[in-house]
Amino acid sequence: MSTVIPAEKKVLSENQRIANALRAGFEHKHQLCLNLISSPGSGKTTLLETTLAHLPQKDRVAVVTGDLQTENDARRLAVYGFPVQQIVTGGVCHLDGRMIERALALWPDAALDLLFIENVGNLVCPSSYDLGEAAKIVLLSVTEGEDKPLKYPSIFAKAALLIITKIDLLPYVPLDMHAIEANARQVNPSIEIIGLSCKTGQGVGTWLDWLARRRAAMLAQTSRAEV
Ligand SMILES: Nc1nc2c(ncn2[C@@H]2O[C@H](COP(=O)(O)OP(=O)(O)O)[C@@H](O)[C@H]2O)c(=O)[nH]1
Ligand SMILES: [Mg+2]
Repeated sequence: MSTVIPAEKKVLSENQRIANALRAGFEHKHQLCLNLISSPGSGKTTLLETTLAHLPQKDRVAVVTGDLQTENDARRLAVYGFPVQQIVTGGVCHLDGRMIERALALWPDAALDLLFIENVGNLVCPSSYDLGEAAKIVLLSVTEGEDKPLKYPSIFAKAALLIITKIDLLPYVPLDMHAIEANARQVNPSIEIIGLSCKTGQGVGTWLDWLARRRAAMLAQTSRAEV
């Protein structure tokens, strides 16, 4: 008697196989890969613009950015002088491992230390697709409401870091920052949380410090594994 495996499960297990290979490749090359996930408009591209503007040109950084349509984000990010690739999914609501594999194949000789993936704007679908990243980062802007970690728990449960964006708007929106933090920690007690504004720069230093710590930890971990 044959066992019927639902199509979605098959797709996810095939994706997991590719993601495991991607992760092994990133670790082997000491590359830190971070997967940024949020609703459309929470500020992923703006955070990447701010980040790239702060990173020295000698840093070996690249960005793969996904959207349903348009190359707008890649155009915005390319001006910072680092390699950028747009993946247009043509309606698919998330990036998957195969898309990342294909994108990286276009940079066969790139010696990278840091790879940012900006996922398709969606708080649900991207959380199911491992891309081999070292960490998922979820962004939530202050205009989205403090209940989102409870309504969309999957991504908050899987993310290492929650970035609460657009905190410059706090004077204008009725939002309880403590409630967002409490809701996120209810879903994921170990999630780290940073509030920031790319408009005023408040909190950006804390984010850059987090990034520097993760880069150092990745190097230490992969060097230890080689000893
Ligand atoms: N006030 C304010 N607006 C922001 C901030 N970050 C992003 N935005 C605005 O939010 C909108 C969506 O940002 P974008 O980075 O394109 O979001 P994405 O769809 O998640 O990539 C744009 O109009 C940005 O200018 C911020 O820190 N403060
Ligand atoms: Mg974007």
